[in-house]
Amino acid sequence: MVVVRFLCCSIASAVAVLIVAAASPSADQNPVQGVRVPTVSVPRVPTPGTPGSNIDPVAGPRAAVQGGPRRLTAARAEAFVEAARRGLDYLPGEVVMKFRSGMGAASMQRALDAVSSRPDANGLDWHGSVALLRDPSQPDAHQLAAQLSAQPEVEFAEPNYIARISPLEKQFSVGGAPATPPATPSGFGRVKSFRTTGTPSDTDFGAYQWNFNLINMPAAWDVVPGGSADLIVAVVDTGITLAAQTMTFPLWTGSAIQNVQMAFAVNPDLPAGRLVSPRDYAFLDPQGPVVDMEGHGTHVSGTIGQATNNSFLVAGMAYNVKIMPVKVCNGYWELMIVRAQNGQTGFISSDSGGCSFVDMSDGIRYAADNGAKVINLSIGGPSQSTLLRDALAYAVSRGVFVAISAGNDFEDGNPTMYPARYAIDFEGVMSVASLAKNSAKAFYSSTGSWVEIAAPGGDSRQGTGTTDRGMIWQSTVLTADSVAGSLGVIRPRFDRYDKQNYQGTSMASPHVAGLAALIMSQAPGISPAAVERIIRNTAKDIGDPGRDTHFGSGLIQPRTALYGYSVNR
Ligand SMILES: [Ca+2]
Ligand SMILES: [Ca+2]
Ligand SMILES: [Ca+2]
Repeated sequence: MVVVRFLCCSIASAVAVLIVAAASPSADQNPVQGVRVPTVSVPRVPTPGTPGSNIDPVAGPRAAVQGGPRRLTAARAEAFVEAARRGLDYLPGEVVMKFRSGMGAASMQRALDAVSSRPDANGLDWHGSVALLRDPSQPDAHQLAAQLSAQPEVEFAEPNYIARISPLEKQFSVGGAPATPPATPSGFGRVKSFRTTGTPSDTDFGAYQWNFNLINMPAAWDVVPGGSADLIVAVVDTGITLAAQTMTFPLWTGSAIQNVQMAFAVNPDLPAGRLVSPRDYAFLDPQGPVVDMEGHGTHVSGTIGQATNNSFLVAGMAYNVKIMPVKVCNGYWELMIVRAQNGQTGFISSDSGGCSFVDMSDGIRYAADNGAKVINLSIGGPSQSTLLRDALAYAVSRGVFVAISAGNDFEDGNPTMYPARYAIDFEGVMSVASLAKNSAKAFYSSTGSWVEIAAPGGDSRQGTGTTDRGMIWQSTVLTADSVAGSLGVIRPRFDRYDKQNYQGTSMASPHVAGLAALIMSQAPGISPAAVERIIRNTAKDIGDPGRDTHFGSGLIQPRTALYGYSVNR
């Protein structure tokens, strides 16, 4: 089965881990070894109408929804579910195509007539210069793409690929109440002039964030303390919640579709004032609130820019910069909501969901057009995509540096991963491999000639036995608050945060994005190509001598990269 992996983990992964812990491992589940998975009590849905219930019975399955999903259509949701069920790396019936320049409507229609359903050119869904064709009569998108590619009017056509949220790399944190921020944070608010003199004040920095000590961030912060508040880093991912509100969505709760109130809150260790220009390409209205119902995007954003020196939880690398939440990925809950909205009952596979390449392309271009100077893509899969390659070229042409996770598929056939593979084609785009706490390659980290650089990403099999478990800890929504699927019907909530431990190249990539943000803060106007050269030329060679397929040029050295640039400019 072709499995599109990349991100790191998911609600789904939490369930997968739980299932593995509770039963014998199945052939295609990969239990994380060396880490005891604690039992998690799953909150049950209260009986409708009982005191304190957040569920109201509804008259019919098509209940009105407050702020209901508009981006994620019922057809798209079903395509995601079907793709997960059949192990497809694309959305059935969806093809993205680009016509050659100068093609008028008649030429476009002539090309479309090559498809047996003879779709109407007026029905194409345009995304900039490319068009999305939905053809329910031909679910095999490879077949559709091949037919269209053969037409002289068509520059390229390819399935609307998906990168699926991968199980494997999320662990539950130890239970307990979520942390609450101190009433009077120390240090925060004067970070612009704050000089690190060793360990930041964040209470869990010392015990949990081995990754920042491995790359000597305290010394790097002495050179560039947290970067510039003018600099924007886009996190193109599952989103980051900006809404501090309760939203009502329909949901199948095991016996009926009910309106369920779901609480959202902003990450207390990455306040809303640090989040700019949010955009949702995957779930709600583009202009509507962005929410992270998965946790991945929030975790990634923490490594880049967690509030730091605020005597609270954990730290991040470029803790002054702004973060742009661009949601291009849906998980289990988004799909369940849209299915319920469409009157569909029952549960879906807990690993349903992912990020369509069309949404990713839109998100990358949006970030580049709206002021981001760095984009982090902790996303990938084994499917070649001209669409995504073009989006990367566009970002670099706009002066944007892009960090991409190399992939977590080393033990799954180690396929070439995309868009990471395209990083070697661009100075200014870097593919990032993952290191364990002991500086060895993380067991999952994909390898290849296209791997360019390495950063800490966590590894539960190496560096266990201590508090940090060898994992990467950042503040994100509590995983146990939204465990998906058949283990129990729950009312998910997304308003409680604490440090959570993940592992994956998804966690390594934001270390490089964070470093790029610090370099670009230090040298406004520097080109993405120059940023790549600095990061590459200051890396510490590890593994086989010289550049190698495991680590590329080696482990990032933020202090050297920043200090060296200061001297030379
Ligand atoms: Ca903090
Ligand atoms: Ca490159
Ligand atoms: Ca080497």
